[in-house]
Amino acid sequence: MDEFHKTALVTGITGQDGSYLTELLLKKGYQVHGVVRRSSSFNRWRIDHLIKDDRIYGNKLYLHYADLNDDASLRRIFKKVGPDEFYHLAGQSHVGLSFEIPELTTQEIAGCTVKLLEICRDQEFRPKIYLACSSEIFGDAQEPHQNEESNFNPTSPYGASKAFCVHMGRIFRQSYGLFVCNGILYNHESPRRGENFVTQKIVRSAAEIAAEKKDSLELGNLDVERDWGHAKDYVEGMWQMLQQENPNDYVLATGVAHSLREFLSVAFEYFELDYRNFVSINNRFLRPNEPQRLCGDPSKAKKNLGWRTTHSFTEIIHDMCLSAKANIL
Ligand code: NDP
Ligand code: GDR
Repeated sequence: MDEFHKTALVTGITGQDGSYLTELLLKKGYQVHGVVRRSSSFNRWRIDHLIKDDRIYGNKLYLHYADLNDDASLRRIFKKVGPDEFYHLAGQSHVGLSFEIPELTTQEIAGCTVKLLEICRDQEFRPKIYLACSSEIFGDAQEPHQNEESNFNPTSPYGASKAFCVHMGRIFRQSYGLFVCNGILYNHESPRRGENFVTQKIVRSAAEIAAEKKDSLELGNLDVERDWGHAKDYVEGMWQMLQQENPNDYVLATGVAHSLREFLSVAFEYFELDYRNFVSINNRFLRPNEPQRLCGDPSKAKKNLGWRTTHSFTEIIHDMCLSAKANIL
């Protein structure tokens, strides 16, 4: 089918990745259908600009109510939409919180992913499937750079649930012939990052401290290193995976790890502040266990997909700082 007449179904469309992916797909001429859940407060700010545009909403973009736990509604949506491509991004996405709500995390990430794979298996025309997996599957990794062949050694309920998804994605691919791609993505950030993830928390706090609206920032473990990229680059990779002739698993990462202290330093320097004067540790934000360092090897995605990152570490932070500053004024 011609790329310009494809239909995509996206779960998690109101999240960071869902919103950027939707913009990308619309730009490529797709008709995009998103699954949204009911909430007492409206939380669609990331796609509000698309909803308010009459040329887009109701024309190329459609939203459907369902929850990941609502089997009948999900089946109905698949029947109605008949997607060519299915991007499954929804779920409890906070690693720290997964220690407090392990059962819900497992149910939403692991159980609901199998359910959605089953729904896809039952479709007359089976869509190509993207599963949002995570570097957290590697946990206490043995190699300095993890790739698609690295062992799984998750350290959190979140990581274990995502590892289960990778296995199930592979099983559905091998056993039922479904076109399933597991995207093993490392941390990716943007001005649309949720505020309880560390990067957004740091950047917003630095902006508030600079504006004298706040005078300190409490964090958890500062001695970690992560491989941080920009979400815009990563949604491009998701799309590229589904354009290949054959399904496969891909690591998307920058290949470079930075310490959280480096992140703090760059973010606070943007506001001409020294983070050491404002940051303290609060045990509340420490996790029972976590990987000290995670860094990916994106060679396979580079070679097979032609995927590239286009934002440096500093550019990502400055992009977030600029937005945080504008939101404060
Ligand atoms: P977000 O937390 O920003 O978005 C999560 C999305 O899932 C939201 O749209 C949320 O809806 C939706 N959702 C959560 N629970 C349910 C539910 N029960 N029913 C329906 N919808 C639900 O995540 P990101 O955009 O950052 O990440 C997207 C996916 O990629 C997630 O699965 C995450 O675990 C994974 N991932 C993310 C990485 C990153 O660095 N960002 C790295 C690796 C993997 P609502 O708005 O209503 O809350
Ligand atoms: P992560 O992202 O757990 O890697 O999951 P997060 O930004 O939450 O944490 C990154 C690192 O910072 C440390 N940290 C803190 N984290 C938070 N949230 N709040 C704090 O106050 C704080 N202080 C220190 C954490 O301990 C951690 O080491 C993200 C999510 O997007 C997942 O969905 C995704 O799968 C992974 O990235 C790859």
